[in-house]
Amino acid sequence: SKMADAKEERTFIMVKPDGVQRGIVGEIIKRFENRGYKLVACKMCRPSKEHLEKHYADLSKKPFFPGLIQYMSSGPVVAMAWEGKEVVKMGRAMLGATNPLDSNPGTIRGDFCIDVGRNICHGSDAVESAKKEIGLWFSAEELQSYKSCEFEWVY
Ligand code: RTP
Repeated sequence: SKMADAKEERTFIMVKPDGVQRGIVGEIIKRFENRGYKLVACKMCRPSKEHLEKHYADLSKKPFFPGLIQYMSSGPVVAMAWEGKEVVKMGRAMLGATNPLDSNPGTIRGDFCIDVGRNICHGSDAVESAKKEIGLWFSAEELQSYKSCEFEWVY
């Protein structure tokens, strides 16, 4: 059904190296869990520059690109896939604006950071890019399928 499809939308959320080192991983996971989204993949890894260049391929011409790759490869990240209705759009809203100076209090960036170059988290900007990013960061075996007991009450 249409409703079942909507609940299966997925987004790629990543805690960046600064978020990991500042100990905000649990806080970010908690916000998505509390909202009612379902965690379907999660791992800590230290991405290579080559991997990050693929992830950020659209930004390769930007002046901040080398600094971005440097920052993102400076330590481990926590990569996640979250599932639920409108999760791509809602995930972006929960993260807040890219530049923390523009992000509202109550959002993750609005509550935890100041600098665009250290904005602690990433979230896919569209359903299509979410699919690409989940495919880049996770193998099919790493994506879990299970029935969340909250499910029938969240929807
Ligand atoms: P993200 O992909 O990390 O969720 O961020 P976004 O879509 O909100 O923003 P995007 O424009 O795709 O930029 C990706 C990341 O690059 C860094 N950035 N630095 N002026 C700068 O120094 C600058 N602009 C962007 C940020 O870490 C941003 O999240």
